[in-house]
Amino acid sequence: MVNGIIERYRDRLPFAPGDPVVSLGEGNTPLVLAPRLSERAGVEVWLKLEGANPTGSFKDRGMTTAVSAAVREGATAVVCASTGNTAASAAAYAARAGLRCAVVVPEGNIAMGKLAQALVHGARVIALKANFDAALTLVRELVERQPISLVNSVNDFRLQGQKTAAFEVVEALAGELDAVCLPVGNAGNITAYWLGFTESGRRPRMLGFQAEGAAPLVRGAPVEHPTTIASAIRIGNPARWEEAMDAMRSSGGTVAAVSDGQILEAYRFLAGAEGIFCEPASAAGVAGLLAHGAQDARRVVCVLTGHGLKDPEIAVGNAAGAISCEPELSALERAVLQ
Ligand code: AN7
Repeated sequence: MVNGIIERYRDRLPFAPGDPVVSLGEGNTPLVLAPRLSERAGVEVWLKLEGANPTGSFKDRGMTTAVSAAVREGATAVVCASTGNTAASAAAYAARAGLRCAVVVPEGNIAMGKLAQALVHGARVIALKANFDAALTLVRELVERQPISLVNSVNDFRLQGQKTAAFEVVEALAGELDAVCLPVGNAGNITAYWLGFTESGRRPRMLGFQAEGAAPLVRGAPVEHPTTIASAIRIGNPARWEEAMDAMRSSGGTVAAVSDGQILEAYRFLAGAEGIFCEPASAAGVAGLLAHGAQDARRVVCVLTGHGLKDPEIAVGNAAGAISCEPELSALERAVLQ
């Protein structure tokens, strides 16, 4: 039997027994201690591996709730704007539910793994000649005109599902944690974590990190042309702006920026020194911890929001290449030992 977050946390979610549940067994992801990162950061760091969700990102927690609610309401189609992971997750859960799905992505700015997922699950993939912010504005207008359910994180069911990651962290650490580092794009996830922590009676500092070229919350103004190699968080006008700022302020946290260079350095460090492959956007939280510290925290959780395999082009483009070798023992010996 599939046992996802709705079944596990039904008493804290807006779903009654007997309501339809569309699940792929999301949630219950690993929380692992990171000894080398802890040593470098000077604080005990735990990593929440959200890439271990069914479609490889944290979006699945919010998609099981959003799509289940859409089915309950009698919807036959769902739509989202996306930098990639929401699209992949929406496509999978819509396929599972037998709903039609359209995803609107910024043309040329979505990672290959995510595009592959949306396509293979049978979503209608629309490559918009604009950025994510323009795509979200358009789909919000679209659902005013058409009976299609919007599954972006402006949908409150998304936050309800995503707050369950905070429940898991509280359970795993018996509530003992001082700060949480998160990458921030459309600002739904940091809002959802704060909701989950406050419902659990905990108040860790929420430390949000944006890419320098896409840091509206840090600048205090929308960014018209956001840029970063971390395409997942290439967002200039977050929909959950106020809620996210409130989460950071109320928890005594902050929002800060990290450069693409710092993101890539943290990404390589996690892969090479901790054995954990996350996507570039996910490394922004770790880069932020390394660059800005975690104030007086003793124990920190960094949320690694998506799997590294989502973006093979960045991975291969930033690593030493494979070594070509003739099929002879001496050549192989040289290649292995050099
Ligand atoms: C790996 O898929 O916005 O601050 O359309 O894919 O809740 O937006 C993805 C965002 C962090 C930021 N890490 O979360 C989308 C999308 C990864 C992400 C974020 C995203 P939010």
